[in-house]
Amino acid sequence: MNGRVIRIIGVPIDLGADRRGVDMGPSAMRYAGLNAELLRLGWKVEDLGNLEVPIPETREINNKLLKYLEEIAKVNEQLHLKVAEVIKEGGVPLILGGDHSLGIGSLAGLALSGRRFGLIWFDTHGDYNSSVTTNSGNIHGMPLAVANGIGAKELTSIGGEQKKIREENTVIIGARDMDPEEREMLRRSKITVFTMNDIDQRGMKEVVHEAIRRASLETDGIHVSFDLDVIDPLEAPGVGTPVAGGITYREAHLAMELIAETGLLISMDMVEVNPILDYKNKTAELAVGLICSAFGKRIY
Ligand code: NNH
Ligand code: MN
Ligand code: MN
Ligand code: MN
Repeated sequence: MNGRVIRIIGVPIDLGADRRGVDMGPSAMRYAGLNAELLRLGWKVEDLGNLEVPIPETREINNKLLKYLEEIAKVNEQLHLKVAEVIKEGGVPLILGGDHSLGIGSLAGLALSGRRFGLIWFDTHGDYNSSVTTNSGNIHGMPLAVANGIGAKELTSIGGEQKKIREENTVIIGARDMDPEEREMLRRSKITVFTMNDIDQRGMKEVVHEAIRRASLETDGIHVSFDLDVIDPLEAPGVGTPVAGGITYREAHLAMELIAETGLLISMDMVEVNPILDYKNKTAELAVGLICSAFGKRIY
């Protein structure tokens, strides 16, 4: 179909979240048939395996407002180099989580590659906290802020001191749970936030079209970071932080199909699958289906 290569990078990290288990996400998605499905779509696929990530039992929390900061910084330091390398070689990085703290490394890697990219962030949450605004100290609630230059130096300096995203080209879709100060910070930015209310009122099609328009203004590609907790927990039970009132199975697929149609997708994160909380790998299977839709699978 297109001869390009998808390079899979597994990041079995759960240090960024309070609940254990998303470290098994990469295995669950591979077990659900990811690699074979992508091959079937005509992609070349090369699985680079998993990054080495410590488990929390071997570490201590030194800072309650930035839990496992040193470890998370180290993992993202590795990840950003891999992502940049894959892009420079003309490949498409597909990053499997793990918790969303890995967004720090994938965005830093994209920036390091020199590509001008827009970002569509599917999430229930804003992921725009810092140690100043967080209620949890969990770094998976911070990656978007870090990419925008806000937060601990150990994280914002990965891949260089500059901001890794352009606010005008950054869109969140599916938001329905934000911390009060996080919301204020986002309001003061030029990041576009489409909440569940926007999706209800305007429909997923229109919201995604507008997101694509914004993400592609003067950029040469779009990165999608997909947190599975954006989907309604009835359909995606295997996530660490389920919040009722999410997008449906079909809305999620439609969004990925519309993005695939643009031909602009240059890389993707699929994060926060928690097999411990899942029901017979249902959420991992959904994740694989969404990845396939994003990479060009058509119904007919
Ligand atoms: N906003 C909360 C926090 O910072 C929750 C973040 N949890 C997520 N983000 N799953 O995607 O702790
Ligand atoms: Mn997230
Ligand atoms: Mn999350
Ligand atoms: Mn989330």
